[in-house]
Amino acid sequence: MTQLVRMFLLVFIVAFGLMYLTSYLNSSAGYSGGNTLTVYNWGDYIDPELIAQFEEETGIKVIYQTFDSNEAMMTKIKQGGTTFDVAIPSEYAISKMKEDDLLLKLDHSKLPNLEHIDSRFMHLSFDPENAYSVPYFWGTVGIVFNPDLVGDLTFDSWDDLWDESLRNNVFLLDGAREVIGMGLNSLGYSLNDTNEEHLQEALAKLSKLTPNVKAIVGDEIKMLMANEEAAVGLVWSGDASEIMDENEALDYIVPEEGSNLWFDNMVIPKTARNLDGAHQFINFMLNPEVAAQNTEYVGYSTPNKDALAILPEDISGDERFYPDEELTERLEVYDNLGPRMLSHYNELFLEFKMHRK
Ligand code: SPD
Repeated sequence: MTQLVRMFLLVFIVAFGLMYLTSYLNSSAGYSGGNTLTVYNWGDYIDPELIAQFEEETGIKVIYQTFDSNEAMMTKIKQGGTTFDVAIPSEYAISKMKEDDLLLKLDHSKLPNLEHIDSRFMHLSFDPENAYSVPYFWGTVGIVFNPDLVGDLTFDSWDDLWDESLRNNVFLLDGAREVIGMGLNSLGYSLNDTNEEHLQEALAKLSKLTPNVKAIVGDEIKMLMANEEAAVGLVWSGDASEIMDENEALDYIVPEEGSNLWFDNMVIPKTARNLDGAHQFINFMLNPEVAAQNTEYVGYSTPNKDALAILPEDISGDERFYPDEELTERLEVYDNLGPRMLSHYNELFLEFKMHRK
């Protein structure tokens, strides 16, 4: 082989290798090159038109992926292998991700729209300086119900869910913290309780709910409730608001024993490759017009005070979804209970689900 042929072969092998590597990276889930951005969000949690608007304004192509629980999202980010530039976890998950060193610090100089966020939603205990996260949506956990189908039940108390008249007539959202937390709250315990006796008591009480439980479901709970497939659902407040948009007969309440107050914030995971794009996306979502459009589309409660000011009164003035301080003071935020206790909650939830079969 002549020197020239060897050179040619070498160049060919290197070029082919580079081409293969580039196409592998581009096709692997969540690859974010210079002009792409991978966003990892809950299902049904953004107006798709806003993604298109962001792409058009910035020239950045968004690769959008969804998850259905904080636990699934954390596992995927921890595994590595997938590049996510922006993710939207809830408060206790943010605290855990910080502990596990899975988050990058935000550059606030690139987030001027942060000034539109109501100070009530800043500096919360899971991220006191907002060094790693900024608000996206917030809400409560409660009961959506169809007054025409539940007789005299008012759902001021969680115990109403156990009423015999609701046989096979209750949907539960598929969340370990929400369902175990509801069991604990119904007994007067904190939804952050770690006392094993209390947890077993909650599980025993939940198992008595099984005759009433029609199904434990994800985002489809909205369609099922709006279509009156059951009379009652345990839901996140924003889902209730969307259900009630579809079917005005329904109502939403947070029982008096207390419930959960939650916050979903935007973060940049350690896996990020497009840091500048990630900041641009976060700042875009904080823009009041964008946040208002997003709020109208997904139905959840916005922490953006200037978005709230331009939203119609029937949204911004609805105390079921923008509860006053008296109600929010009765509510509890999930603590990061640590990896062992979080797994234990998941195991208890699985046990409850298995008991139903
Ligand atoms: N379909 C969007 C659901 C987002 C709900 N996030 C709530 C988190 C509560 N811990």
